[in-house]
Amino acid sequence: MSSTIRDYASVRRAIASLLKQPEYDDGSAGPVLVRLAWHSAGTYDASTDTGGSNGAGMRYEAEGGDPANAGLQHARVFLEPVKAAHPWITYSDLWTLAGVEAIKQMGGPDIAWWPGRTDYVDDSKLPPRGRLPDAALGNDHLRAIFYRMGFNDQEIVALSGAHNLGRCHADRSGFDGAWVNNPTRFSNTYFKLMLEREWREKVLDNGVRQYVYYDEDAEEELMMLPTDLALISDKSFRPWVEVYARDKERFFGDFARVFGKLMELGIRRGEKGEVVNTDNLKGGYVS
Ligand code: HIF
Repeated sequence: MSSTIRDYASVRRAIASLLKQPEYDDGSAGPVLVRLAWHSAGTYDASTDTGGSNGAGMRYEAEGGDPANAGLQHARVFLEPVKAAHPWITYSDLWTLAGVEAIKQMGGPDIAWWPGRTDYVDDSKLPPRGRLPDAALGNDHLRAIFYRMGFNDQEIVALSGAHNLGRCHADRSGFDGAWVNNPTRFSNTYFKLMLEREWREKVLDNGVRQYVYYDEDAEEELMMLPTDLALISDKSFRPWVEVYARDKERFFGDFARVFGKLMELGIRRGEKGEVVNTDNLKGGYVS
């Protein structure tokens, strides 16, 4: 039966074909799918081995209703037809694969991805809210959040290049605008602009503080979050911003590795690549 053949290439094609969304944002579902993938994984806490993409907990109010996840329902709705056409795939696999495939389709690197996550959720083990980063804060916060997941300073900077994609929405995060002119094309422009432009602080009507630069050629105001600019005021982060601004290939390679690592947080695999901790619990196994 075709429904039992796990044809991930078919899922990838279905994801690729839904990316074009003329009525939505910059005409693409890609960036919000990348954000969905990252937020599904970014709850991971290495010390307790909880959180991560296994379980797809964002389907439920406790996690999905976290204000940090505002707007990601759009991403989940975009993916529903793919799930309907491939009912055998778990949401946790679908969301992570969608992020990886969207990056590729937007001109980014190939990111290694493996299936096997389950949608098993143990309510008592859901990650508490507050595990995702707060963009209004600075370096100490960034380190606290990403060290908790097991990333180092270089990896934090490499990951941050994903803000080359998409935009902030005042009705979701309170921040407003895109980081680059062409936010549906993956590149290292974010790092270049961060170093080369003069960013000035702007307080939006809603009281939210961000950094802006008016691009005369594009006649558009671009933005940076406080956490973005924190990368160039830090002596350990900044050298990596400089490397990635001048060396796109290096950025693509490092980004692919580190985004792949993000998608695997909390997943333990056996010899054949099968997931052995299917219940999101420490060392647990549910068949
Ligand atoms: Fe984002 N991020 N992110 N982010 N993010 C937003 C949007 C996107 C942070 C805050 C925000 C990462 C890290 C961090 C994407 C991908 C990644 C928004 C705007 C905020 C506030 C949301 C909205 O209003 O719709 C912070 C504080 C982070 C810690 C550094 C990752 C590395 C950059 C891990 C990552 O991959 C993407 C893509 C978007 C665009 C979403 C869209 O709807 O267009």
